[in-house]
Amino acid sequence: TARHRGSQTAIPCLLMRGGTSRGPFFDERTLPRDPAARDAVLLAALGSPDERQIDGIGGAHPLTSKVGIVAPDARPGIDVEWTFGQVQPGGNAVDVTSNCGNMLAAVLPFAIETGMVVPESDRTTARVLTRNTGMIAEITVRTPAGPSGRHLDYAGEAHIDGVPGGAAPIEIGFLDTAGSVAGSLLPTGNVRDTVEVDGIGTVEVTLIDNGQPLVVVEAARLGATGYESPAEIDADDALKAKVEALRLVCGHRMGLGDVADENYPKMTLVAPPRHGGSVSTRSLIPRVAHRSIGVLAAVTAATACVLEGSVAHGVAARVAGEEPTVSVEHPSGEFSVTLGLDPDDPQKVVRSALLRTARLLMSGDVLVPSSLWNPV
Ligand code: NQM
Repeated sequence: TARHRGSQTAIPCLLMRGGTSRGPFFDERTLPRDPAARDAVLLAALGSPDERQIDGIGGAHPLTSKVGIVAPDARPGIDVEWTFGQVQPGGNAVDVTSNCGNMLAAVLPFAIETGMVVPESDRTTARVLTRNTGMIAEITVRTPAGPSGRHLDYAGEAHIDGVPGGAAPIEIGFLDTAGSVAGSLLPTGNVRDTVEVDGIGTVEVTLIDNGQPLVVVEAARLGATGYESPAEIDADDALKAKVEALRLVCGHRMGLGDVADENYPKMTLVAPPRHGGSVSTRSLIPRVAHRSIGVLAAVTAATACVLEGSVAHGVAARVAGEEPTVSVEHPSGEFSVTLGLDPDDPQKVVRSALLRTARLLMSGDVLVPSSLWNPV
């Protein structure tokens, strides 16, 4: 539990890498129950709203300005549940609207580290509920027996692009991810829409949500190649202005209202593959370039690739079969997503599977001023 330490409050915390993201994870019981008080504590822990997050442990980028709040009391049929919080470094809010499949990879490791889940064999599988959108994932980690009982193995040969070296594989399977935030897979009912954007004109887009609401647009239509580095995108104010103008129009089209202050929809610029994969992507999340691609963004982009008539389908290499593996190229490599298609309707994606890794980086307390929270 949280306790006083001089003029500050110390809150037990594990700092974890989940996939290509990183952030502090908390046991929900150690945080304030009141949502406003909780958010103030989380913002202070990360150091927001300072862009540099210099007075906190956030990494001054959306990918390293995330939190996981894990709950020990899960409902029947669920082993662990958690809430994902996204903080934009310069922002003053903890957004709990959308999913993060990268941070998700660290949830079962956190639950095992803290004793919420007790491993009973060499592989431990748990059903994890992401409360943000009600998404359920089946996750398997390695838990070999050692001299002092079973432990979670972080070491291994699994490699994911965007993370140096190898680590133990974490297998993630999703069912029913469609419409996580936008309500349905294709919120406009179309695989392709035409939108009018001031200063850009007519733009063809695919508005889709298979776990992450995305606007899929051909990079070339915005004057980009789709092969830029994240730094090049971040430095290109003209491109970013076009992407944001398009995003605001598409937010309305997707039924999401005014998304000016929201973290969704994310933007996916697509181009033909260049490295033997299925499609090239450049992601903005939503105003800063992603170093690779989000997990559910990759699932959603992969889904767009198999939907005939979509903008992604138009530039992607052909993917075939009932369980196609779509290789989504991104700035630091590729992300393979295996899709399960409905045998009666190959335009319907019913499940997805992918590989991540995670690691416990630090274990201790995070400290916030007691003026923000004074636990009794
Ligand atoms: O799409 C970044 C990430 C993500 C989200 C973002 C993610 C997902 O890479 O499931 O993982 O889109 O903001 O961590």
